[in-house]
Amino acid sequence: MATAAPSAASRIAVVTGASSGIGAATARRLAEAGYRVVLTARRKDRIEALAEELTKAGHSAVAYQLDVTDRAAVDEFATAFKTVGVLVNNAGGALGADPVATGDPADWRTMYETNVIGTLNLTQALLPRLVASGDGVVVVVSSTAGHGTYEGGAGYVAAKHGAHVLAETLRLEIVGQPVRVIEIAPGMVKTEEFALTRFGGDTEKAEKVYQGVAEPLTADDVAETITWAATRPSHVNVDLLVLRPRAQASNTKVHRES
Ligand code: 8X3
Repeated sequence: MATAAPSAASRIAVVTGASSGIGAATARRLAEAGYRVVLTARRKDRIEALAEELTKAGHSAVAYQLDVTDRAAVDEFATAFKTVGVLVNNAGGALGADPVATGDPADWRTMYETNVIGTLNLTQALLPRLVASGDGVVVVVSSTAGHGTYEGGAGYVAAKHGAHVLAETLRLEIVGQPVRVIEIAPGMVKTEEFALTRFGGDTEKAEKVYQGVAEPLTADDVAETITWAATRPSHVNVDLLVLRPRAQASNTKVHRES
């Protein structure tokens, strides 16, 4: 007989990179689904404001300033919990779009640190608590960049392939334990910061990414998908879900109207 997922009520959901974009939208969705949401990010003011907004709306949310690449801080953070129901590894991002011939090794290192080591840090630190919950869920927000390459993307693509491999390997290694490992791989998502960060604040370059694309995905489209996947009955593991806007057929094939 199918086992229903334990109710979200009083279960803790930790979201990294919750200060904006997909992370903030996911924190909102999980709070609405009844989780006690723990918002983490480096930018304290942003997560505190969102936690306050959610609390005022009758949800349960707290903010905890955290740099996912700081292992000592992550370990300290983990001690605050006996059990955790959901961990959403969302923190990460892209830096630069240079070809392999000229890409900055420092950017490559930073992308590996945030997208892969950050996910590793949180997952390792919280895994015992996810197991202790009796129905833990680890979500890795990778990217379509974790499943295929494109020109100018190698540093980010390499890091997101790393995140994908982490998810796939962890699922193999912990099978039999009460923890699901879900990978969500979004394609073109228009958020306030992703492209802007990638291009060092150059708004013109950032806008070009979405130019003529009728409807890129929104952060909330991804958040809704993450929340749906995490709230399936506990025997149902959504291994990998790729989502793109209709206008994007592949990493390199995008329909632009102008
Ligand atoms: C974002 C998708 O196409 O910019 O993760 O690499 S892409």
